[in-house]
Amino acid sequence: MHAAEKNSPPALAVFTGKPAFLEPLHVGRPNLGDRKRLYERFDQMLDRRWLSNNGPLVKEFEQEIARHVGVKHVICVCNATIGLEIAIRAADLEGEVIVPAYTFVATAHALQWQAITPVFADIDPATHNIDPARVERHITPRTTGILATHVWGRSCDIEALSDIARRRGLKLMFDAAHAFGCSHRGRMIGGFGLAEVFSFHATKFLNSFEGGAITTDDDALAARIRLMTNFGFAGFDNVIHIGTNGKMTEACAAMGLTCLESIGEVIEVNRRNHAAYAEGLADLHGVKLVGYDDTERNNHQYVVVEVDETATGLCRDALVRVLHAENVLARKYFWPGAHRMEPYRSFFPHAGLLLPDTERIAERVVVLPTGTAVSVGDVGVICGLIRAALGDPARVDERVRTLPQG
Ligand code: T4K
Repeated sequence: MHAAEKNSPPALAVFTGKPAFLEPLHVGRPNLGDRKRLYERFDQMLDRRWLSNNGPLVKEFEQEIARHVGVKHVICVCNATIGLEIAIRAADLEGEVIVPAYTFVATAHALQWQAITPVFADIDPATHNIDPARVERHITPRTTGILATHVWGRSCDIEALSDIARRRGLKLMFDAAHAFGCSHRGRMIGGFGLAEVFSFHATKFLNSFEGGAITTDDDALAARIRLMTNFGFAGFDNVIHIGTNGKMTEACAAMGLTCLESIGEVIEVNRRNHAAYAEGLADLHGVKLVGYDDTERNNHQYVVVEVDETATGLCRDALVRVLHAENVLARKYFWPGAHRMEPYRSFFPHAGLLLPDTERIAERVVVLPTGTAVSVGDVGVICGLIRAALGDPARVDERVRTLPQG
């Protein structure tokens, strides 16, 4: 951002009605990769007339993921939610499984969908990840596992969780939806616990339109997962296991392979944008940009900011409304927490009492746009808008209160 812009705050659209951006700036705008390569792959796929059911592009995508992650088995699936459901079932989880409430609701749904009770444990507010000390308190005779999310791609406390799982005889799995391309103590995420599940949804930094992958080093589990992903078929007309249809299509694998070829550039753009946000928001009292550990590999796909209302004088929700008026479609992930969504809020109406840090962080976090559709100039403008809003919080707050609920 130029010094001049810092000195003269922009007039905000909540007052003027004129947004800073003509087109909406999204969180999760897809990164696309090389179109020519994608069309070539589509042509080959159409020439082959092989569109699904473990085709050559899916096999290649699985090999490439295995190479990137350094894991023995990769099973591509149609999305991470189905991937979680399959991995959970293949691992024989039942009864109760401990999960964070500060995660996308799919983590809990993948359990509840198969009549397994998700038991919500609180997070460490410093990392936004499930707090191992609190996990231990929720273990009952019905607990069979822990399903932990590497939130924003920053790894959980894997050692502490593994230790609990070992001592208490629980199965440990990871929702690694955010964490492709990230490492933990120098080892790529994807190789920890019994299994991990990545998402390649359109909004993820590596996308296959829709898609995901289950990764594991366990031969028997991998074999079960592979069967379950394709109705339990072991060959023509030979069903040897309960299964579902979790298969990835060839078109999705074509997109995944193409995007995989450019993840280096995408990560570089994300890193650049994150640094620009860090500069643009520096010294802004009450605004904390969540950082990434530079000694690890990170995909930097989420720009996450915590807004402390007591310091800024403006709550997170008001700031989000200011940004939306500017066509900056910032998101409040993972507000209000999975425990406050259905069916969990009806099942456990008082769960929030045991989740104070989840509730506090969910009230504070705003996720800002990044990725290849967002330029450093855009980041400068967004930071200028945030500074302008927080420069006159009382007036902005009063104004936002008069606006119709959007
Ligand atoms: N576990 C975790 C921890 C997850 O975060 C997720 C997914 C999962 C499991 C499940 O993975 P999948 O089954 O999806 O593979 C979005 C994504 O849909 C979801 O995949 C993601 N997490 C979550 C964090 O974000 P919504 O409900 O916020 O999506 P939506 O439709 O509001 O889109 C987000 C923004 O992206 C919008 O501003 C529009 C923009 N967008 C979206 C799409 C699809 C585009 O610009 N182009 C597009 O093609 O959940």
